[in-house]
Amino acid sequence: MAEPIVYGFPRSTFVNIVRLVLTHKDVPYVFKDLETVMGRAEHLALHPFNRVPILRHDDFTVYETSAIVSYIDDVFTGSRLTPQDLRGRARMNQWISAVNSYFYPYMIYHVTHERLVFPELGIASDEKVVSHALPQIELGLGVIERELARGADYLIGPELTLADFYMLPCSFAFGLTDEGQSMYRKFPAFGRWRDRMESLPTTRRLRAGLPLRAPIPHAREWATSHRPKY
Ligand SMILES: N[C@@H](CCC(=O)N[C@@H](CS)C(=O)NCC(=O)O)C(=O)O
Repeated sequence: MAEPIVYGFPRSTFVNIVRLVLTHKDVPYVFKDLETVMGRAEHLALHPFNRVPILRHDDFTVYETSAIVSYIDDVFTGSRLTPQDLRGRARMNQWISAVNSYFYPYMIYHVTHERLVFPELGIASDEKVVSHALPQIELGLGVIERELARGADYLIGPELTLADFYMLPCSFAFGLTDEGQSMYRKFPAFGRWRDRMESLPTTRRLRAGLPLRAPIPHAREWATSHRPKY
């Protein structure tokens, strides 16, 4: 079988979830950067909703990160990242959905875009978007903090699962903002989880292979297409 192909752009949060999982399972793969064709026919043929990542494995193409990482975990050998017991699996899926619904939108779409992505393109931050997001992020981090304060190393217990790799890229990017750095000081158990996740050989290996952070040219359009209006 051919090596799987991951399509995306290098700074994408969701693309990096997929790359972390492939790296952790030691699956060789090819990365195809779609930056210059985002939103064009070539991209939309792979993802009709105009997003990344997309995975191609031989003649099989799939989009949506949760579908992609479940497929990878099921199809490839290497450390299993899905609990076998049904309640553990439900708890993992609960966190995956929570990242999609309650963490990613506020940490990334709202704060990281306003504080990093837009200013890097010469677009001023919208303070209303940031102010609206911060209490939502604080609420989410409080929920994680209570979970982790019970003593487990990872989000759902003693074992690393897909849920941890789902949370990692959001927590990394938000941690690059001033707001992230000051908020993280209030959540010590979450800080220990972050240190543990950032120190994993998987995380170090992926980061070492990524290009230096550079502006995301196609993100210029997000200031009109995606920006919330308050
Ligand atoms: N529900 C999708 C969300 C993917 C998503 O929002 N990806 C972002 C990058 S992290 C994207 O494609 N943004 C491109 C754009 O909006 O132009 C998934 O789980 O894969």
